[in-house]
This record gives sequence, structure tokens and C-alpha cells, in this order.
Amino acid sequence: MVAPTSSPLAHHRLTPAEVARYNAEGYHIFREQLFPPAKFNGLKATFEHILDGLDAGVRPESMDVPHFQHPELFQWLLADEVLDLVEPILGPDIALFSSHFICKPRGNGQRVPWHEDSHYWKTMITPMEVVTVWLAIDPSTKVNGCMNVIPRTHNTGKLGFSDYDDLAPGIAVFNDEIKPTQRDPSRAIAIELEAGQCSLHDGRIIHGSAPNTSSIRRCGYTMRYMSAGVKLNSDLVGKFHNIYLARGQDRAGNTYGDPKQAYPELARFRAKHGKNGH
Ligand SMILES: O=C(O)CCC(=O)C(=O)O
Repeated sequence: MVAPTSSPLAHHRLTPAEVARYNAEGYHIFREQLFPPAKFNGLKATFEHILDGLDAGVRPESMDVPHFQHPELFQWLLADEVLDLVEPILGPDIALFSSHFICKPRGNGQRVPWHEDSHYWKTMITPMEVVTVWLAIDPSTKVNGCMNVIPRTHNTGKLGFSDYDDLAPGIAVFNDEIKPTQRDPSRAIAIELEAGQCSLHDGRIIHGSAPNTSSIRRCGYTMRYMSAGVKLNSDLVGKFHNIYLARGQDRAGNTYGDPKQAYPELARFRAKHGKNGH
């Protein structure tokens, strides 16, 4: 008899040591290609198509929840390559929480103020446990405004709920920013990625990025996942937000959206009522 060569966890793409480091530092840089080349190129072509169809005046940094209008994105959002990456952190029951193309055009790409994602989600989910996979659609470097994270801030200081100052509307991707006394950018790590690579970050970590004044566009696709044991505020379901069961089973009594269906009414509601933040 041939001894088994793989364990039930063999498809996991992070080692236990990498998971421990992610939990301690609040982020991880994944240097492999997330998807095989043809699959990545398909996502990039889909992104370019959505970008080309943006209404006049809509900034490309603000392509939030595109999957509500473009269910073809679930080919990537629910793909094993991504779920195998987050499963060692989240466990076997996984929900897709959200997604966002943050595309800084060359020359005049807006900066992302220092923030915690949790600041924008505090009335949405409990507990606040989200992993974002930030996939580089374009190369992302210090030159074109890559994301910076301040390690360990997800479990120190204000634990994801810092105090914020308002910013003048329209000058940055969000209209508020963590108070200067509650952040220390001198400790930040620049996450430079080749196209097709990705990073992971905890929803409570302090992060942000500089404007893009370079001649190279910088687009990242944020794919956000949580355990299916995290509860989405049921008042929001079908009106403001939907989540999707990606793997395993529901553990929180959530209602899940149908990935074969578009929900343009959610996008319309968000556009009408405005949304500052993720
Ligand atoms: O794209 C960036 O520079 C910031 C990304 C971000 O805020 C996020 O993924 O939560």
C-alpha cells in the first residue's frame, strides 16, 4: 500500500509559520503569482472593460463593490487559488465580504489616507475579522503609490478604531484620516509587488498610500474575506450590502447573495447615499 503523500491541508498556500507571522504583524507579502497567467490576464481584461465603461467624472480609485454589477468577477473572487490562500487564516468556512478596484491613474492618482478598514465597517460586521487580498493588476511600487502598512497596529493602540480628522472632500480617496498623534508613518513598510502578486492584510491594520504622479498606472484589486462565523448586520442585506458563501458552511446565521446574479440596486443605493470609505 502506498502511503499518503499529502495531508488534507496540502492545498493551503501559507505555512503555519507564515500564518503565525501574519497574525503577529497584520500583513503578509505573497511573492508567487496568485493566478496562472491566462486567468490573471482574463481578470485584467475584465477590469479594463469595467474601467472603460465608467461614467464621466467617476474616479477610477472608487470602483468599489464592482461584483454587484459584474458577477463575472466571481470567477476570480471565489477561485480556489484565492480561497486556498486565506483558508489557513480564516478556517474552512469562508465568506466573500467585498471587493474594490483601487486604480490610481498615471499622473494624477489620488492618495489613500492613513486608515483602518475597520473604521468604515464598524456597523457592518461582528467580530471585525477580515483578510484583504490586495492583488496587483499593475506593478505597484514606491514610484506609483504602492500600499504602505504599519506593522502590528491591528492589535495595538486603538485596535482598529483610531480617531479621525475630516479631510476636504475630493482631494483623496477618503474624506477622513487617522489623527497624526495616533499613527507613526516612520514605521511603515512599503508593499512593492509585481503584477499578479498579492499581499494580505488584516482589516484593523493602519495603512495608506501616496498619490500617483508617475507615468505608470497603479491598480490593485482588493478581495476581502471573512470567516462564515462573522455576522453581517442583517439590516444591510439586500439594501446596502451582500456577502457570499465562498467555501464551507454558514456559522453565523447570515443570508448570502447569489453569485450568478447582479445586484444593480445595491450599487444604485450606494451611489445615491454616498459612501466615504471602503
Ligand atoms: O490601494 C491602496 O493603496 C490602499 C488599499 C486599501 O486601503 C485596502 O485595501 O484596504
